[in-house]
Amino acid sequence: MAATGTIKGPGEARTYDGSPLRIGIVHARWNKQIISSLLDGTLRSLRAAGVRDENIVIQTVPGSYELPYAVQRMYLASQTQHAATAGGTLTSAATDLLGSSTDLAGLGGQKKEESGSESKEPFDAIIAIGALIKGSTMHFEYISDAVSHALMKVQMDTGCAVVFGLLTLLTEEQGLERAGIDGKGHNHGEDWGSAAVELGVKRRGWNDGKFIE
Ligand code: RBF
Repeated sequence: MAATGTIKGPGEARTYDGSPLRIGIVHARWNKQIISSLLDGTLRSLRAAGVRDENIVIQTVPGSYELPYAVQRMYLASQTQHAATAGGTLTSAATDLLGSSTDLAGLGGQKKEESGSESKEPFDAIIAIGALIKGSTMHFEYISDAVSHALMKVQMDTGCAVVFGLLTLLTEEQGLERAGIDGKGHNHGEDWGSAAVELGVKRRGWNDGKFIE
């Protein structure tokens, strides 16, 4: 799935079992054609790794600027769901994690999914997808910088793995290439799905004191 014949890129594809995972996706609605292809690529690789459709939650936001906040709130929402199914024990702790390094997923302990039922576990990873295209003002630079930093911050603050699916493009053409549209380039969404599964599986291992490679 990864681009071949070049030095750049994530290297040989690795296989991890995504079947127990719950994955969130949030995407911006700006630059629809690019986003829709990236979303398709992401879903393709999540499904190929065994992630079940009912365990993928997709949300949209107007633009890329809204992505970090949405990621943070989605993670909290998944913790709230988990707390409700676990008898409400975590409800008060899950009210607001901003500025905290607590990972409540680890505290609750993750249970094995019963096959056929929709997971209410906290997300194992959230993928944030957006496409920023440079215009003639400084807008692009400010948003790219702010969103990149905030996505990193939210993953460090919450402990939920956040996949950086933000394309910062100098031209529309670059967007078509990176979304694999019209046979051009490689669909980066596929790599984002794989990264989410790998981090999700490793995170479960780390939460249990195990190092999965
Ligand atoms: N959002 C994107 O996801 N990609 C863009 O290329 C993009 N360009 C924008 C250009 C301008 C001039 C403005 C005002 C907004 C743009 N946005 C873009 C939307 C932005 O991320 C956000 O949704 C809005 O600023 C509302 O907070």
